[in-house]
Amino acid sequence: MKVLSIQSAVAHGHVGNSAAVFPLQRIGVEVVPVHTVNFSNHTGYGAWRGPLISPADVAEVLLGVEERGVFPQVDAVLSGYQGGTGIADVIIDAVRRVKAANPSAVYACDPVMGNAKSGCFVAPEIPDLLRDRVVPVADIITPNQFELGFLTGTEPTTMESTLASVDLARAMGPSTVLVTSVERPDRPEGTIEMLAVDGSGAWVVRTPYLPFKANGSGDVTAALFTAHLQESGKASVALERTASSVYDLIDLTHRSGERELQLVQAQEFYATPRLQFGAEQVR
Ligand code: PXL
Repeated sequence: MKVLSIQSAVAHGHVGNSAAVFPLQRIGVEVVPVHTVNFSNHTGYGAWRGPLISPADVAEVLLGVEERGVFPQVDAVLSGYQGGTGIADVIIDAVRRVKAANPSAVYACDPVMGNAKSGCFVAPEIPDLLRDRVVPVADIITPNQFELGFLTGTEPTTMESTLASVDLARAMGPSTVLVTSVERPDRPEGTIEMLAVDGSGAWVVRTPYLPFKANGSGDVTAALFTAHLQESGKASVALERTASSVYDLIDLTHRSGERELQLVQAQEFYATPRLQFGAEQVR
């Protein structure tokens, strides 16, 4: 399997491609990383150095990859956090050309906007752009509950209302939706859920809530879910594997006391997910 991953790169720590590439490689996926920024570190530190790559330069790198004959082999295009408004068109165009070269390729978009706690942390034009132009051409999206609400103009809270919002999101284009954090009011205390929905059903995994948020965990989640879905063809299988790996990665990181994801130390959790959380079909 080959994934074309158009995301940020950071020197220190793990977000964007610097979070997605190694877990994908560790499960046997060939990755073609195309970087949209080359920062010293993620923006969560409040200070960073290094360039944004201009949309024209990102397009140049993609053109060179296309000219090497790579696009027919690409099984999935993956995108995440968008630092500026110019990258979306470049991604959309790359998706169109990859799909022309390989009609069975999919586009997985992580519509990064923010979360319920922090609110929106991307440039103010990005959420509209994602909703109106990017999500409609995606096959897989991986919003959290907050992003799902924005995309669909709803306020999902319960499992029922979250499923209704997912149906609206699927009507926009994507056939598969992974809601990475469902925090329904009636959940068992100290838990959080992930919900995967496709044309054949809806599945939930419930995990203990870890009181810790490392930048980049969403990027690992989107990457692993996309690869496992392409490999297995089953949303339930992709959900169980992804939830297992990401839970153990965050748990190990939390225990380490480090600020950055312990991406390398956690590698066995991607290679051989423990599958400690079973998926329950909810529809
Ligand atoms: O995890 C998404 C992400 C991507 N790119 C950059 C970031 C972050 C999150 O902090 O700072 C540059």
